[in-house]
Amino acid sequence: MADTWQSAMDHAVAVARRAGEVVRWALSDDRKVMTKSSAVDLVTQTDQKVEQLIIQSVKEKFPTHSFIGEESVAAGEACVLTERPTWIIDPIDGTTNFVHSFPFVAVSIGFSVNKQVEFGVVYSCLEDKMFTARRGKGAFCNGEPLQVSEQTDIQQSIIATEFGSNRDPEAVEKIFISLRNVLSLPVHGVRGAGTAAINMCLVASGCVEAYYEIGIHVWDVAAGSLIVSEAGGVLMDVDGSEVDLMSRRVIAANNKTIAQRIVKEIASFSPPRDDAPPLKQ
Ligand code: LIP
Repeated sequence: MADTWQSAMDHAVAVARRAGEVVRWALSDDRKVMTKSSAVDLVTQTDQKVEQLIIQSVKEKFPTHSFIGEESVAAGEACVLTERPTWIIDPIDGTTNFVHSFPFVAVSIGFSVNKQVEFGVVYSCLEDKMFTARRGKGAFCNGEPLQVSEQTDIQQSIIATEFGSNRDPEAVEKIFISLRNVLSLPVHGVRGAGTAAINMCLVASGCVEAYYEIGIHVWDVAAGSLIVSEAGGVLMDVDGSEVDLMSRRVIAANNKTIAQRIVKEIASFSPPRDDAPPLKQ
């Protein structure tokens, strides 16, 4: 049976690669840095330019499709996932890294139909690594198959997480409680690439056993979630329930044993959902 969405995935790979060229070029130029939800939630004109490049390119080929883009949502567009074919785009995942030339920056493109991710593309621009996954057909990096780690002992594991951009004292306290709990298991190490998408690709690649974070957005994790599951990994909420990509909470792990062990260490909290109605001004 013809794979309905293969042409869309091929387009996603091509436009992600083009977007990566724009990102690499911009790194050699001055970056105009702006802020969004807080003084440390950064955005640049390159984020906005790359998102428009991707959306315009997709609209030319797939004019009836819908979009959830990080910078479109920041500009006031609704963040609602429907059954319609929907492109879930983070034009620069790792914007803070991009601003500081810290070498982990990704273009992340997820594609959802009937609220289920059908393919995911994460292009790590500075490593020139194209991570891809098509539902039911495996996960790959530059065409080479990916397989998660087989480790089941968390004390023999590396765990990835991020501090995020929320500096609310209560949230920061819980983030550090979770970090101290996980570190003290003990684990071999804690790492963070500074981008959820690349952290998830590291899980899919077997480099780290799991990644968890509270505060991410659907555009950070949509593509990576399928890359992890197609590499043999699992996704769940930080409380052990089924993952909800709009909830801003995620554990992506090599297996349930590791994921559920992390659940026990998390001091959880619930940021406003991505699809929550906007606060009345
Ligand atoms: C980033 C995420 C990361 C999170 C950062 C930021 P962005 O996405 O990938 O996991 O810790 O706060 O949200 O904003 O660079 O696209």
